Amino acid sequence: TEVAPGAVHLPGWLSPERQRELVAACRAWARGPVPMRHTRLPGGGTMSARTLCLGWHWRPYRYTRTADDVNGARVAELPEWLAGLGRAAVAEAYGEDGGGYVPEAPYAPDTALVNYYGPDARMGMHQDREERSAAPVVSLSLGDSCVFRFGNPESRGRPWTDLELGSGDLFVFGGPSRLAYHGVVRIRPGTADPALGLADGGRLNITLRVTGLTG
Ligand code: MD3
Ligand code: FE
Repeated sequence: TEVAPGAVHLPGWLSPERQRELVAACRAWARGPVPMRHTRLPGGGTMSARTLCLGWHWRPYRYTRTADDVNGARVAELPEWLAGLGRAAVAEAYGEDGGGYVPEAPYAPDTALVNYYGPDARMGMHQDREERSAAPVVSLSLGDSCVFRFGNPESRGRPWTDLELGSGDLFVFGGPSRLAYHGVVRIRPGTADPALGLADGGRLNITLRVTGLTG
């Protein structure tokens, strides 16, 4: 369903097998070279979700190739199969005709951010504006459900819409929704299927992005 222009939610888009594969892949990526970390914010705070980066390393508020805020290592490559999954996601969300958002070139994400939420983690309302590209952001959810707050591009405040994101859900944010404020209000602990392989429960979210950066 189209939640707002360019914001398309496809519940249960990932098959259970695909979800298990993605959870296993996240566990492997978390073993290095750059581990998941609670991102430190310039104001002194620390994010309650933990983040792992592929392709480009995200720090508030820019992308780098080395994890100078963690262990200095060069960030791992974004696997081509994951970029391909992003391509399929955009095609499916917008339809073969592009749904009015016909890109100039095939969707080619160069970065994935993997966020892990324990039972008490959340993410405040923010915009994703470090990317030098208007290409959509693809979001894949795994594990516990959450309440996702989708706002507007003007301010962190209302109007917003609260939506449940469950395991396997695809969300694509492009066009006029690309700069909308958004956040994670709460996790619903214990709602994940134990067969997914998230040993301690929790929620994973993978976002695919085009940074528009080179080097
Ligand atoms: C709307 N992640 O990593 S996913 C983030 O569930 C982030 O981990 C949340 O916000 C999470 O930056 C929300 C949904 C999402 C992701 C990116 C967006 C919504 C977006 C970019 C633009 C507009
Ligand atoms: Fe975001």
